[in-house]
Amino acid sequence: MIGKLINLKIHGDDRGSLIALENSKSFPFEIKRVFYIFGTQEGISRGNHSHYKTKQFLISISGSCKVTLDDGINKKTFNLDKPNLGLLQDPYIWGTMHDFSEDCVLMVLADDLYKEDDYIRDYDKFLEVIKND
Ligand code: T46
Repeated sequence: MIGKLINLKIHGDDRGSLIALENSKSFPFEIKRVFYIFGTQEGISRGNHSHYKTKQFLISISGSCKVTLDDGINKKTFNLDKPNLGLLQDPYIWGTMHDFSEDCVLMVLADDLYKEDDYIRDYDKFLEVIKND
């Protein structure tokens, strides 16, 4: 799958809004790691890699950014512009995050700990790996 948008339930009342993320309920995996990206400079893109095993769920909890996912054949660009919108990124999908607003905080939930050997950072290698998969 090249990416799936999931609308998250907002618990709102006259005090404001709240979103809760629960393992395997809000999205289909158990969280092992959370990281977030902020203060991204204008014109910069991040990501530009794929994972062998790690699944990710990306939410722009402040501001907005775009995420382009690529399965080696098709590309799709998603606009993450709401804190109640999450994007699932499967393994073997090349991901690029771009067009960050100045106030963007992109939070990423992952189903595994950080392991550099789970990354494919070279696009030609990515194409080779998915061809042989
Ligand atoms: C992704 C996008 C949205 C860690 O030590 N632990 C971590 O969990 C992560 C994600 C990174 N790092 C270290 C490794 C590098 O020295 O932080 C530094 C920057 O990581 P990277 O160049 O991978 O950052 P991005 O923004 O290009 O990519 C990251 C994630 O790696 C990636 O999975 O989808 O954010």
